[in-house]
Amino acid sequence: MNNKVALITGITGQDGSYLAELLLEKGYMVHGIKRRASSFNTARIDHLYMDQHEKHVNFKLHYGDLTDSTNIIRIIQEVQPDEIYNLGAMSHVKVSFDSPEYVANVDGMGTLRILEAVRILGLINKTRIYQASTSELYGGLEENKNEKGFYDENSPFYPRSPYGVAKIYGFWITKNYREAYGMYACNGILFNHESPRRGETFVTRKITMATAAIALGKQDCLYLGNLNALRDWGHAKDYVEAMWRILQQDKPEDFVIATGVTTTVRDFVRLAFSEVGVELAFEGEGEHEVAKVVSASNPDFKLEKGKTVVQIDPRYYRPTEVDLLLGDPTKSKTKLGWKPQYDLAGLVKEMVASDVEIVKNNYNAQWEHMVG
Ligand code: NDP
Ligand code: GDR
Repeated sequence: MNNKVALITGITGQDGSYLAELLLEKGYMVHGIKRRASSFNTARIDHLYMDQHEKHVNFKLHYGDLTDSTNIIRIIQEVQPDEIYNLGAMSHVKVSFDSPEYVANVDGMGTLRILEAVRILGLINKTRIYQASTSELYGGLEENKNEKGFYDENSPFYPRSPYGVAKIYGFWITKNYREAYGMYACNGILFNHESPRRGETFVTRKITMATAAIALGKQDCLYLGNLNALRDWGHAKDYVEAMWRILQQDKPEDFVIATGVTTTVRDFVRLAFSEVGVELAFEGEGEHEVAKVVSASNPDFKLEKGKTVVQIDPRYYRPTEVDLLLGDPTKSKTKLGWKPQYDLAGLVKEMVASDVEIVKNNYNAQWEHMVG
């Protein structure tokens, strides 16, 4: 054990689960905040939790919620963390248009509650804070890219969703508390990162789940929204390593974490289907675009040539869209010594392989009808 204590909000989410694993490996005592839910919501961390009586005695969950200051203050007082990773959020951009006030409360005010709790408890000189900021702050505006065509730490922000607007409050209040009170509080401006643990309603996981289900004959067609959107996709495992590094510097600073490569949703679909030996051709435009099977070379997956496997459903369009995201990781590479281990091909391979196993063993037909 290294005697350091970490507190993770959002520990039951994709990033929280990988970060908990990383910090446990490094010998931290890890505390996590988990929301009370009417059904189990700890699938991503059950392997850590169940180990509690054997290997990882240094792992503890606390019931809590970022909307409840009293709860946040009490947990931080009890835990006395050296590091807080504020990953808890309503993190779905499209859903944020349906619940804008809630997202402001959790993603915006929730960040303030963490910072204030540390200040009220007199932990300013002890506790370092990582804030999960996002490339959604940039909004994808062409004119705001740097001279190389990327978004970096100096690019202006222009959020395009209630989620982005809430997160911009989180970004600035973190920076303000750093400047006003000398707190070690940093923003990681992370571009999209995915994994086999990604929530099923984000586009990459939706695609890899459907690829597996269609290939195995359990789903007919995948319905998507904007296929032209471009995203800089990395692997969540690489990105939690960057979060940790951000809190180990001599001086608190904000960092962009990205791969520096951008890909359309359409090409992500192509890559996913190629993992099950299927070549696709896209035809038609806008709402009428479809993808059909050109060839299927893997005998394990029986798909007829000419079958339509992707269609557009306009309900997945967003009222305002972020067309393009592409991050410049120069500063994080130079100052943090951070370098991603995965490329997009490796990420897609891992996600499709994992979903093929899930669909074979544990398919739930409801997944096809999930909105997101
Ligand atoms: P997830 O949606 O997988 O996880 C979000 C976590 O926040 C879950 O543990 C969720 O709990 C918890 N949560 C939601 N609402 C509350 C609340 N009111 N109080 C306390 N906890 C709450 O997100 P990711 O792991 O993908 O992302 C982690 C963070 O990083 C988020 O803040 C996200 O906005 C941000 N981010 C993510 C990026 C990505 O590409 N993944 C990129 C940039 C930033 P429950 O399990 O109960 O729902
Ligand atoms: P994003 O991720 O909005 O970038 O936010 P998401 O995977 O939801 O969308 C990426 C792009 O794909 C387009 N798209 C679809 N998206 C979804 N969810 N479902 C569809 O059917 C679909 N069809 C096309 C979207 O329009 C969009 O352009 C993620 C979240 O993790 C945020 O919390 C995080 O801050 C940002 O990444 C960086």
